[in-house]
Amino acid sequence: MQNTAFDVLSQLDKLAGNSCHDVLPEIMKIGGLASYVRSVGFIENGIVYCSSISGDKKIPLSDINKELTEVSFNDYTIRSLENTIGVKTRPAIIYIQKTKNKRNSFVVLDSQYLVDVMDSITENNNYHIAVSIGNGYQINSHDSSNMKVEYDGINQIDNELIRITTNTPLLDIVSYLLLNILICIPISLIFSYFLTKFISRLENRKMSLPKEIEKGILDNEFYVKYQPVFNTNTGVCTGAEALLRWKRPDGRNISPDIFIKAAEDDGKIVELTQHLFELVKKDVMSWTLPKDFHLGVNISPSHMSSNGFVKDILILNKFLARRGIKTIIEITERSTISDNDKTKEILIYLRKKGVVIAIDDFGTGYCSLAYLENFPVDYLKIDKSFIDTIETSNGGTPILDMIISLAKQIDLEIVAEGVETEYQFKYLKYSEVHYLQGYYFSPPLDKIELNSLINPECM
Ligand code: G
Ligand code: G
Ligand code: MN
Repeated sequence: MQNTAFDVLSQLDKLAGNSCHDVLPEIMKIGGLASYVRSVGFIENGIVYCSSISGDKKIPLSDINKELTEVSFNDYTIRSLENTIGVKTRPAIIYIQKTKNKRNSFVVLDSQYLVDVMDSITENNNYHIAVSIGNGYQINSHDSSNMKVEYDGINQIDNELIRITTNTPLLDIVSYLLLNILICIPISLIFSYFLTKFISRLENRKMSLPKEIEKGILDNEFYVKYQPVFNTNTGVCTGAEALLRWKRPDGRNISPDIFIKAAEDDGKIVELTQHLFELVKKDVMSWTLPKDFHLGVNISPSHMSSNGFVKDILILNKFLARRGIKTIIEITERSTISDNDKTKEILIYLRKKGVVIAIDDFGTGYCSLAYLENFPVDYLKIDKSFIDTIETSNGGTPILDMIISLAKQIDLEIVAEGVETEYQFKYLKYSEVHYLQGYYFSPPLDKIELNSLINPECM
């Protein structure tokens, strides 16, 4: 119905601006041929001056229907009417649209189409629908007395209010309720049962992650990637950080952020780190490395405070030292705080044995540099978040500058982590940060790629 109206209005728009005499035959054709159309025409200041019914005779719009008393209209107006001058017994709907010459065109549609649609909806049910458009007359489906307002909507096109009213007999409500109680409720109970099952299976999967880690170790699903660390001035790769990776048999890679945390939470981290050490030892056997190559391993706080920690590190260190490699343990700021004296003692001992100590992700924890001054530490790895500020702060990186300057004062070597751009590289070089790690130079590499990087002739 709406389509018919808009179709007619757009045909009328093309005729707007011509004299009524010239366009009248065309208007009468449109009014006569389109389905459900009672009349079409043009209005100016509340006067119909041209229409398919009254020709070029000027009649007030309110003659068509007494409710139509306005003189001016919005771009679009739609209103339901009780009747029109020509058909007194049936309601109608009038569409009024502004034309390009600032007057209005109109089309009056018979309500029969709408009534038919409403009747077909309500045919097999005992309820009734009524629609009122633009606060106009309420057009009813078959017998619809004692209506109650159910729904008010706004028509998207003309912003007019559309009010749809329904009336449902008590008997229908009872059968509706019975339908709910007998069918819908049991269905939702069954659905909830399966949902609960599904969630508990997910929970079980979560529960079994430590078990899967254990199985992954046995089935050799873990492997190691090595991210090179470069000397800022010479561009030479002087070391690498070992990063554990987990590839499941189905091909999925589990992020270390997930499995390291799970291993830490479930007491599996010591076992997993020992496994890492074994994998590293195997990889190292296939490399030809320059003297004094530094290899970093990440250590979790709980591993550090465990009994076997010193022994684990000494075994790795001995193995690597025999091949001319320096072992770096990357510990977090958190580990240096807990049980301070014991930690300090352990680190002093390991250092004596040639192990190099690095503080990882510096700046994200709770440590101050003043605190580290009394700690046996060799390297400070500045967290990527500070390196990111080089790009974003338009020149001012006061915290990073302060960390760099204080670290130098207490003789700590600095490694910048997560260097991604040339600009960051230049800034760090200018600030005399001696070691750099990040995607700008290299992502983590597999053992063959790392060997090729260090020995280009092997490529
Ligand atoms: O490896 P990225 O590539 O995604 O590592 C994510 C995080 O997991 C980093 O914080 C990294 O330090 C940590 N990580 C990676 N491998 C190990 C590991 O072998 N042991 C510990 N404790 N952390 C690791
Ligand atoms: O926390 P730790 O420093 O151990 O973690 C190293 C992590 O940083 C690894 O996940 C590694 O893949 C990631 N990494 C290394 N270089 C870059 C880099 O340039 N950009 C980003 N976004 N991550 C990096
Ligand atoms: Mn690290």
